[in-house]
Amino acid sequence: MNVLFEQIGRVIIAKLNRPSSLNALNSSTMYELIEGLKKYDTNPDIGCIVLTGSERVFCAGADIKEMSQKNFNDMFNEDYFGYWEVFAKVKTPIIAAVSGYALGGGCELAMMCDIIIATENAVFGQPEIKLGVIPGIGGTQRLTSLVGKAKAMDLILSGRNLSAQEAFASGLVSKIIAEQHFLNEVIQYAQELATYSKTALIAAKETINQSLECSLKDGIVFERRLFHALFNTDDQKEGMTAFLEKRTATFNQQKTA
Ligand code: DAK
Repeated sequence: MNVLFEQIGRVIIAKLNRPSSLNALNSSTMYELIEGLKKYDTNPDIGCIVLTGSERVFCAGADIKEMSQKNFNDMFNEDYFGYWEVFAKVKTPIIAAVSGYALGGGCELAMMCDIIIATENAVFGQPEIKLGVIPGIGGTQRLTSLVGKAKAMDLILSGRNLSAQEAFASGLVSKIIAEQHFLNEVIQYAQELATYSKTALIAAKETINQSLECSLKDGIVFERRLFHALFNTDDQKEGMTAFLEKRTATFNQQKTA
């Protein structure tokens, strides 16, 4: 299996598992990961997903062996890697837990997640220019919106690597955690998120992502409409009642009528 799935409480840990090729993304890994996540995405008992690799490597990018002999017709007719768009449609929050290399498609995969948490030894980069191509899973777009045009141009045109510290300072990484307790701390953080209303988490994720695709005016209307809609959920009643009763809210206990 190229991807291992494990459930801990309300969190799914998806672990890339192709050590011999440094977790490079071939087509079967892409399908395994996405089909697995689709199943958990609609499961009300799952509130958050952690995507990770090994200590040495998160993911060394698209599988160069699989791609090397393809020509334009193959890539175009297969819509090679077009299926990654389904990953971007997963509604449940996804945290990329990055240790070691996250290069090329690996960096793009991390950027398709909602939050990137890295170890101090993490190395990011879009080295495709060194292979005679460009990023092909959204890297030119997502990196630019995360770090700005000047930095994205520097990184993609030079193909140079980015340390965890530089990635953090650039806004690519949300936080850095020391290696020793890395995955445990990320899972603990994911468990905390997963205690909140899944409906509210999905609404928050969708609204933030919407901000990248529309005007401020349209984004504010979109936010307000979803905010209004959440008043039709049991979780909103529970959250506000619990606050007034000075107790901890218990979310995700939807009534099954
Ligand atoms: N693909 C396939 N195999 C890979 C690989 C990859 N991306 N990265 C590493 N490997 C394999 C190596 O070939 C080696 O295999 P063996 O020789 O043992 O059989 C094994 O993993 C160990 O790698 P190294 O011996 O190189 O290990 P090192 O520690 O010395 O170096 C490294 C680690 C991560 C710095 C190095 O492996 C490396 O530079 N890897 C390649 C990183 C890279 O260039 N990534 C970008 C790949 S291209 C698209 C358009 C473009 C793309 C996709 C779609 N469309 C338009 C749809 C391109 C995307 C990319 O990601």
